[in-house]
Amino acid sequence: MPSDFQSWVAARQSHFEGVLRGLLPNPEATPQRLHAAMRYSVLDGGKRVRPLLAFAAGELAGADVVRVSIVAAAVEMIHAYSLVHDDMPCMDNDVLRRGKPTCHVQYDEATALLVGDTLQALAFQLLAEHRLNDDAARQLEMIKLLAVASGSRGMAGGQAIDLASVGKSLTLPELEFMHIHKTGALIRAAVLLGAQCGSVSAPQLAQLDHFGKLIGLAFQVVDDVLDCEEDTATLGKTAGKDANNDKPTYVSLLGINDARDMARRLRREALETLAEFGDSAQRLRELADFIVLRKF
Ligand code: GRG
Repeated sequence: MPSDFQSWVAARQSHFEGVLRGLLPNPEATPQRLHAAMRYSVLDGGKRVRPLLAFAAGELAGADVVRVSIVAAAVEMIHAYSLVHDDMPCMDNDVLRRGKPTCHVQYDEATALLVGDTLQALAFQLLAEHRLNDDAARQLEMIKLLAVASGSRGMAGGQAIDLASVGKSLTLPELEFMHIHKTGALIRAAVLLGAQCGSVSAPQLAQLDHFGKLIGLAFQVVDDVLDCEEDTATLGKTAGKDANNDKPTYVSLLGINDARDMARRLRREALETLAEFGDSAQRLRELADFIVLRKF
């Protein structure tokens, strides 16, 4: 990672942690246990890839950082809710997330369910109560964008397909369809929401949409590779889980070398979509590299 990019990431991550601390409910307020569990599940963990993408897209679009911070927080809250629910016994049944006990292990299952519910509600409350764009109609479109990306035609739908595919052999297009929804939809939304806090033309937004889709898929292909190659301590979550759970992945379908090649090809295509943005897309390019070259 270039040191300039590293400093940019560190500055955004530290700023964002403060934003989240301020937006999450006070743990002293009733119901204290639920509020503490919400904070436990969101704060002090994760790479913050989606918020970083929102900040980079916002910079490209000349957006106000206060506005981008709100959409980044909303996306991260949806992401954190999905991890809490995904880890529960009724889904992936895992005990480790972001190097800590999962929410239902640290608290209990009912609390984990409520943490997911309330983080999702809070995400939309934030988008509704803060000014994100001077054009109110555009702001409504942004709220709808996150709703669609999170719902049955987005992340939750992808998760349903994932749960139904255990023990089955999917074709490559079927696997791609699942991941474009389960993982890709929220990553794409992060890019588009960050950009829409500023000003971008319709053709530019279409280019960024394309970038978001490609990099969202690349993220998942790399996730599959890391699940096989890295250990639990490095990942901060249980390694080798997909193979153990008999889930189809890019590695099980293509083999590790072709999966790596696929991630590199998706990165190349993603970078091509940014060609016309010049220097303003530098952070997005660096994030594309980070997503493909990361080790955790
Ligand atoms: C429960 C509705 C619902 C959806 C769950 C995202 C998801 C869908 C499940 C998470 C399980 C999983 C391993 C998904 C694949 C890729 C992914 C989203 C990994 C986790 O994201 P990172 O690596 O995590 O950005 P951090 O902790 O860095 O934020």
